[in-house]
Amino acid sequence: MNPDPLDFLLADLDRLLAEDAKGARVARLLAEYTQSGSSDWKRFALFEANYYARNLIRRTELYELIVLCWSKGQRSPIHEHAGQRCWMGVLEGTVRETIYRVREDSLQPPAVGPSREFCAGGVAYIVDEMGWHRIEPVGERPAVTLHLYSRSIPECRVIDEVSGTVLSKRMSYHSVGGKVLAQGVGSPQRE
Ligand code: CSS
Ligand code: FE2
Repeated sequence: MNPDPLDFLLADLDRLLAEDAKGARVARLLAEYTQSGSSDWKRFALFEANYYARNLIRRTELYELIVLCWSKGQRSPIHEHAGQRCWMGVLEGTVRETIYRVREDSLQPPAVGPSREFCAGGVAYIVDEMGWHRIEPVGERPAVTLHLYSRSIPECRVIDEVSGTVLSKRMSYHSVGGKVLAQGVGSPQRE
């Protein structure tokens, strides 16, 4: 059987991240994949009813590649990235990224920064020095995004929507390798 475009992407990521490649090369690779029209990501694009779904494609020592599925109203909490690099390529739909300045030593609410929309084929990049952010789908249509973290992010800090305080959240998966995990095992972080 011929390799799928996703297999090529994974092989390139294994190589590039082992070389500690510059972020721009990684972003280009993700852009090429998201703009290729390939649909081999679809078997990982599994939605959840109540929360955006995190679906793991592959996690290695160097990176984690996940497909996130966003239905209308399913937005991420305001969060950081635990010191790791985060690239987000849009596979389907449109998402909005809003940047926040979080003052961890005060009870002040986070200051709202710039906001950008990314449609299919677009690639965003963030590290903690750039701020925290929130991702949400735009309009009525669901969105699907491809996230690359280097290294993986098992836990990160989020702003609790109710109390407004900073909490540490364990990140979990809705599915791994295209298979939905038993409920409670892989349910994604809750706000
Ligand atoms: N960091 C969030 C998605 S927005 S980059 C997560 O992995 O759930
Ligand atoms: Fe994020």
